[in-house]
Amino acid sequence: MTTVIKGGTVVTADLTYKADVKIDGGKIIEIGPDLSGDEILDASGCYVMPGGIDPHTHLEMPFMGTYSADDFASGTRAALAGGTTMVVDFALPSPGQSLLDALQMWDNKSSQAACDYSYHMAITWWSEQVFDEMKAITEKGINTFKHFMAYKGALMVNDDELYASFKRCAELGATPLVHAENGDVVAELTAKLLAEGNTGPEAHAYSRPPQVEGEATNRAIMIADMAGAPLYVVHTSCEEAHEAIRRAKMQGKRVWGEPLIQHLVLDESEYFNPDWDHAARRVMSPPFRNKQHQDSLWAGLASGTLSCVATDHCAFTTDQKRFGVGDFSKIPNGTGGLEDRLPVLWTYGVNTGRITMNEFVAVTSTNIAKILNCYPKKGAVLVGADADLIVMDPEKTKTISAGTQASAIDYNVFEGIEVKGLPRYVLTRGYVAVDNGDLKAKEGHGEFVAREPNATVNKALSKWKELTAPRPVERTGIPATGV
Ligand code: DUC
Ligand code: ZN
Ligand code: ZN
Ligand code: ZN
Repeated sequence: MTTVIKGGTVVTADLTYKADVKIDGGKIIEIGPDLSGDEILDASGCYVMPGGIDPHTHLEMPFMGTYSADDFASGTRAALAGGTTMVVDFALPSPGQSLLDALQMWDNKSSQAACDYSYHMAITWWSEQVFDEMKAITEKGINTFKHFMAYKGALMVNDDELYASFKRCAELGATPLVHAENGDVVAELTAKLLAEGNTGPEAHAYSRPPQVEGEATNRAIMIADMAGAPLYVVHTSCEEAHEAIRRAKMQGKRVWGEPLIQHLVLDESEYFNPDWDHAARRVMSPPFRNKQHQDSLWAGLASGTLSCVATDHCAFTTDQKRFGVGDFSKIPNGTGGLEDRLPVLWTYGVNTGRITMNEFVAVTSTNIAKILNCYPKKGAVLVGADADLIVMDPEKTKTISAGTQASAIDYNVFEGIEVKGLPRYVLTRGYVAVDNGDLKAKEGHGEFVAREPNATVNKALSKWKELTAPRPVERTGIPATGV
């Protein structure tokens, strides 16, 4: 059976043009005028775009004494409802655990997924076993490894471990990712704030100022450079981190930054809301920043110094957030956004003129597929690509509300925001998961997307190696030593 998306305007990362899109067997088979097929989806007045890819989610993740509340079933339903057709989740070994065991755990959970998915593998400890298993992980189609520079005593890895793992990534053609915050300083500031009686959620923001992110981002960039690896910096939230990424790019380094939709739109004033639950529900790391940082992130998306918009979807219920009453450091860190990323970015980015429609497609889909090495299977409207598509109606509006969301939690950090620009249809490998606005996500439809190592990406780094390669000097007249 063939399906034709008819009468729409195709919008890709580089082109905007009128065409129909024909689908068979889950793939795009033809793009052009006046196509016919067995099933017709009316796209008049709409934009036909590659489905969103969220490169950063935490579904059913064990974290801070609990599990994030959205699993692969509810998380991918939420994704599809908002036009996201692929998620990349973090497989997280506990320190000491085999990477392959952690991968098996994630494979068990992801069988519920309604859209396609892939994984990043986290490096939470270091040993010869980890070194060896990294190769086995790349052979299973995972070419990205995540490192936490914060969460001291739990997930954090130190600089020697970062350097060793980045070197291993370089050898394997894999890309390291970093959560860049200086975990030692965060731990010091947290202890000081608590000792002084600052126990509320607003202290979470004080414990993680932009400097801890800027410092760690710089450090990770330099370590990646010495290791000969590219670097993907997750949840870039502030000018200090953006500046480090800009500088690296100007030096010809392959470094990418990923702002979150939450940081682009929500600011630190949320933590000063007198309602404890309101503030705690917004506790995540890095925390929300002020308007100047937001302007910096928007400028980065427009100029291309920042590459992707993600969510870090890591949703906790209000009851879970209340673990931290009396001690902000026990509030599970994380916010949701899977369903809202695209409509909110369209509303605040495209409708305001901050970014173009083509830039929107680039930062929500195409750039991500290219960096993570699954383009053009994903992230493209091209013959042969997977039919992961959104038919986006730019006139459709709604008010975001927890009452109507697919996520399993009881609130939404974007509650009350009016969005304009919503999916009429969402297709996941040809299956119509949003049908004229109705969500028909099919649990278990999602497939794993294998991503090959990237043979070329590691090679164009700085001249550090050349400049610092040891050059033995032949010396004469060596003075006698000793007494
Ligand atoms: N930050 C969060 O807020 N949650 C999950 C992990 C992280 O780094
Ligand atoms: Zn068919
Ligand atoms: Zn993180
Ligand atoms: Zn994260």
